[in-house]
Amino acid sequence: MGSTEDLDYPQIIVQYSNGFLVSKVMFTACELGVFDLLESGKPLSSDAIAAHLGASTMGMKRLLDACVGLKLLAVEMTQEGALYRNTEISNIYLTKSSPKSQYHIMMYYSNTVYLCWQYLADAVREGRNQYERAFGVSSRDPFGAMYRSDEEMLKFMAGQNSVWSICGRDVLAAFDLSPFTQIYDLGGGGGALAQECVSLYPNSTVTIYDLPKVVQVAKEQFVSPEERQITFHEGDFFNDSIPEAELYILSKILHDWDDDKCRQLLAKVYKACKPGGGVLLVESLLNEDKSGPVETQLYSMNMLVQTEGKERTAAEYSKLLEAAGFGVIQVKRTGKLYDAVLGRK
Ligand code: ASE
Repeated sequence: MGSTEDLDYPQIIVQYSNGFLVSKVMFTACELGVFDLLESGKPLSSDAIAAHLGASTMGMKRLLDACVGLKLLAVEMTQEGALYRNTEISNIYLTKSSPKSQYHIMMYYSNTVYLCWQYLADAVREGRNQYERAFGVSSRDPFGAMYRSDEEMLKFMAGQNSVWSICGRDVLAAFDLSPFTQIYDLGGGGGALAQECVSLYPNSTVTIYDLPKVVQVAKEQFVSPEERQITFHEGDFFNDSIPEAELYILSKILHDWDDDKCRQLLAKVYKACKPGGGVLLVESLLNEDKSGPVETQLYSMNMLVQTEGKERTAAEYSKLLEAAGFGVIQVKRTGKLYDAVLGRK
């Protein structure tokens, strides 16, 4: 029956073993532009798709059929042969230009994260990230390594931005943030969460605080000067000062760092924060006994291979916030990938 308890045929083991094949088929179809080509809605033959995308007819046919099996494409048989089209979900999430496109995070997974995971066993043995093995760059400074070239930095920023198109609204609506009008998004990167924030809270202004080279790319590629509610501040939040504000958003920041660094950063944020203000942590929360959710457990493995951090439980984040001085800590699980924790000064 393929039940997970059937020990004669271990369906779950087969499925997990094939997991990386599934990912790579989806990533590759995205990378080659299959979903973009079919976005118009006109069904095409595999030969036409191969010709348009400069691929072999034999390789493309096989890729398209695998995508049909994964329900990322649909196929219909006609007199001229098989014609392929996007499914609804691929139109929304796998095309480059859709507002909810996950294309950029997939390219980051496929071309960067994937290479680090080659050394997962080394990461577990050594308890540290694998930039040296994967890319030949020092792993001392994880963001120096992640931003080892402008191209890598741009890929990371675009990738992180795509996540907010599917989770941004939920994490920002988890609490009523309308009393906070002066907001800093520390490590706000490409600015998609800031954009979501000013759209949800029209009276707020959000300052994206990030490294100078990140801010430069954000201004050039992601946030137009017409977006008046969004401003920028160039700095390194560990080494430079943090200006006063009512609310600080730390979205997927603490998960990059060990407890010591988190305490340092939160203490600085507490000092800068106006009385009555707060800090919003946006993170993927582990269950208290760390039994799940499995996505968060896997992300925590990724933090091991890529950063100095880990995913944490709500109680762990609460303790870090309390140690920095924050009180009345509230936790909201969204049921999606990222959750929200609010602390008040
Ligand atoms: C970070 C977030 C990510 C640092 C490195 C990262 C993501 C991928 N690499 O702050 C996004 C979350 N996805 C995973 C697999 O962890």
